[in-house]
Amino acid sequence: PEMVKKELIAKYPTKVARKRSKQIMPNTTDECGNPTVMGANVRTVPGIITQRGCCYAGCKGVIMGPTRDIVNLVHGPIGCSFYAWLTRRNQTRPPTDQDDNYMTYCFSTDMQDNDIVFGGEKKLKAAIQEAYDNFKPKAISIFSTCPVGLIGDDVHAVAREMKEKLGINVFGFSCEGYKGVSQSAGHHIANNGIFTHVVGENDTIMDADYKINLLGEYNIGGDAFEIDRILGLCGISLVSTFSGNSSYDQFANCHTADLNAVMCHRSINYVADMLEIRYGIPWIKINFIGAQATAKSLRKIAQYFDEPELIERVEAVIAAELPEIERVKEEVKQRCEGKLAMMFVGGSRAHSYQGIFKEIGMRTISAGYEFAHRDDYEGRRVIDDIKVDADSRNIQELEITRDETRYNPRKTEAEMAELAEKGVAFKEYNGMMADMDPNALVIDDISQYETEKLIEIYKPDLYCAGIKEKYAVQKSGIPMKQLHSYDSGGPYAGFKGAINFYKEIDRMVNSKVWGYIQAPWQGSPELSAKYGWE
Ligand code: CFM
Ligand code: HCA
Repeated sequence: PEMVKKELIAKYPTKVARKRSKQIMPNTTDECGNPTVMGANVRTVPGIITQRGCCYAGCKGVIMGPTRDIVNLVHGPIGCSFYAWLTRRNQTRPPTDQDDNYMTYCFSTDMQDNDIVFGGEKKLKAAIQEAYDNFKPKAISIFSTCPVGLIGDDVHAVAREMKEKLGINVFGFSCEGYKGVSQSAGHHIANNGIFTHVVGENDTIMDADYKINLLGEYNIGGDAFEIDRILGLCGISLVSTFSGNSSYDQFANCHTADLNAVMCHRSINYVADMLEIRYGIPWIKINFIGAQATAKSLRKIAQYFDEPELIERVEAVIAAELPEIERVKEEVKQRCEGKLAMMFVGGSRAHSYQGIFKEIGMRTISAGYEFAHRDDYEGRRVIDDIKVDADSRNIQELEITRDETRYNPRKTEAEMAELAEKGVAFKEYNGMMADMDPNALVIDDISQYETEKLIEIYKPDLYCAGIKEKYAVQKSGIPMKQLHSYDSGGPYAGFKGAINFYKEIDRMVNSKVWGYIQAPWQGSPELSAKYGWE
């Protein structure tokens, strides 16, 4: 891997090579067994083709996108809204046809020259009024695009005024696209906004025995539906999901749950911390990708509640689901064993999918995130060591204190200690590197050039990433699976999802079709580009 690393950066100018070399690391450990320090959450080198998105994408698309009954109003030129309109396959299922679902709409103030020059606040107020008159929603949220920050429109003042006037919850996000180094900054802004303006607004207590929140599950391709199905069979009730298939009231009510289960660590771990500090709800890391991870996560939840009845029921559900999974897995494994996968995805899935590949005998030879932080690579123990710099400083952090009336530790200290003794790890995540083979190559914020080089060198059997990489990878003769949108497939979470995934990967890595393809530049070299310094 050291050789591969050298080759990946060989053609870069010295300064660029020095920067990139901190973000490309063979997976090794120090004398204490801790993984190598990964360069992460730093700004992309200008000129390198990154796969990252922007702050607005993280706030509006990722975190708030999957909530169906808040009118998500974009304050900005129409393109920002149009190109963020239903682009992320987050599904939703309102309880009845009568329930609000605004997800198919595209709300925007459509700023024009005039608004940029003279200010857009008036137009924003009018748009909020219009949305209210037409839909009478429970809440309206406002998303700031780049020009809003540049011209200084105060979306929060507008939100306060309209909240007062309309008597519904109206709140704004300062999620201008240029903030932070990636969409990760937008996750923080969205989550902190929901925590500040919505969480705790509804104190209704659900009548159920085992109440949890699922944090960091966005219902891509219906994943959350499959997880709901399994939790339902186990008798575990969801108070809220952040934010797949979610509604305003779920957020408002989430502080009444007794456990937070964190799926995507990157996008939401700080919300789990805030819910614990303010309300006394403990959190555990779970993963519903892969049959083994799903079973393990269910057992962890059952262990937390520590009721024999629940533990038995969870075991019965696992036992009922496993035979079919084993049957498909064994069949698929015969054809997939030993094949190589690579995955470069977001801030979570490059890790959470490695286990499911292992189940069918496939090895992850190289992986990385687009925008994760060091803790997602190396584990949470490094959080306190992460140095605050110009890049990380602009990620907003809230100061949270106990809610004087509603703080209620769900377990006593002694109970927590006893559970920890039994192996229930609270607030723990060891990151991606701990689960990867020694010397597998870990690459943060991979560039398009490095992607092509990596494929040339390793010739993997499967490459997993997003839409921006998809066609270039396929043209180089390698099957490409999107782990963001799942192409048009899914669900891949939970037990049924695992079966879907095994079959899909089998189909992809054992089809020879990509090997027959000639990329345009192979037939017509005049189409092939040259790098400037060649
Ligand atoms: Fe979390 Fe996500 Fe992801 Fe993410 Fe995303 Fe996504 Fe992703 Mo695309 S919240 S970090 S910002 S798991 S949209 S549902 S697929 S990059 S790996
Ligand atoms: C985003 C959303 C995205 C993009 C996926 C892709 C998603 O980053 O704004 O590049 O294919 O999952 O839809 O991550």
